[in-house]
Amino acid sequence: MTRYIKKALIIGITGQDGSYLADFLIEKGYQVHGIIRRSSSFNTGRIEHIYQDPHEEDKKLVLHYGDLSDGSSLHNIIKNVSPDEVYNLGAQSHVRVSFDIPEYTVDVDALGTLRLLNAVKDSGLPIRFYQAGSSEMFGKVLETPQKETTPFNPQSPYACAKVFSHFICKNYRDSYKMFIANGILFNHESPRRGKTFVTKKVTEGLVNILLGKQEILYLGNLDSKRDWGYAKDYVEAMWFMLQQDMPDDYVIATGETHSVRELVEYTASLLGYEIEWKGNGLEEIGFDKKSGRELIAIDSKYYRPAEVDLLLGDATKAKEKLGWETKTKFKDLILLMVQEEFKEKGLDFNEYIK
Ligand code: NAP
Ligand code: G4F
Repeated sequence: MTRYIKKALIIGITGQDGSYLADFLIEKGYQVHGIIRRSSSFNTGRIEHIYQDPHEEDKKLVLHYGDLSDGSSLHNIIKNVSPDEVYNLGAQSHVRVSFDIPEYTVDVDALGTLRLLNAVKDSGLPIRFYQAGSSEMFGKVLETPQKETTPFNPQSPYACAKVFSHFICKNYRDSYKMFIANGILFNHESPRRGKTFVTKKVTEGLVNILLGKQEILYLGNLDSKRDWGYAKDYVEAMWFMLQQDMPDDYVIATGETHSVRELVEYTASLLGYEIEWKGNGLEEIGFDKKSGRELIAIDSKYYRPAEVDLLLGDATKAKEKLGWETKTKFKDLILLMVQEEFKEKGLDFNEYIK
């Protein structure tokens, strides 16, 4: 029998963060339980490397079917697993899509949190709870850089739902003396990032263009700015939050901000292109100065009804209280993602780019 140090339950284990957190906790000696959704196609690609045959006994990774929209499944899983720590990373996490499916987004991202909190509360167990809050909650920012005391000003159904979750977590912490930590995480990316988020779309798209697999890359707003960090660094911060004596809320960020335009220019430069821009608004294009080839065009469908123009985080509190700070800055992150694009295609970046 393996002796696990603790049991953790991850909602959203099949996502970018959930998969890195599972790796991290297993490495620490946890038994990790994860909630997965019923899907008509496989949704476990990101955890394939740690997946174990369900017939094996005493597994380090145990998966359960459940859904944040189904309170009874959450109650049953919490009761059956009795976890020491619960990480709520489950969400409809795409901001643009939240404008298309607002009710569903709010049901999962706001009410889903409440359902999960009730399941934890009703279990009566001394569970430590992590809530995946977002820098999107700062929205049209009222202060720069943004820190724990900066007021929220959400600009999307997604962000409104996350604000609800943030405050209901605080309310349950105060009302029922539960150990609940709110992370306020700025954008974090990785090779495991969903393909419709801008860093993955740009790194994958430009590598595909270089390899002749794609003609052009369509994007939306090039001028919004984000504080982009590395997901693998950020899941460690989640764990640190649950190891403190007292529960609290923490901003997790790199302290650097870059525009989507800079993201495109830097990624392109790694691939030997030099981007120049021509035109305005929907007519703007990005082309390679040396060859004249058009690489980037704008498609209005990627614009949002309301945009968050600038995010820049101040993670001083996390550094002082958790001893956490980012290890990976923007340029290292983008290089790492580009290198991985080549690796996934069986190619070596350094060889190819020589
Ligand atoms: P992600 O890759 O989109 O993963 C989301 C996870 O939630 C997936 O496992 C997904 O399952 C699951 N999920 C979706 N709907 C669900 C439902 N109804 N019930 C149960 N699970 C459901 O997101 P991520 O980037 O890892 O982010 C993790 C969490 O952090 C999310 O809550 C996100 O909103 C928040 N966050 C992310 C960032 C960031 O920059 N990445 C920043 C701040 C906050 P399927 O695989 O089946 O779709
Ligand atoms: O990569 P994005 O879709 O990320 P966004 O909207 O900032 O949200 C991500 O980070 C949040 C934390 O702040 C999380 F809470 C959330 O779950 C998610 O992980 O877009 C980044 C920026 C936006 O300003 C967007 O308008 O890139 C701009 N953008 C420009 N062209 C594009 C595109 N975004 C996407 N997804 N696709 C484009 O073609």
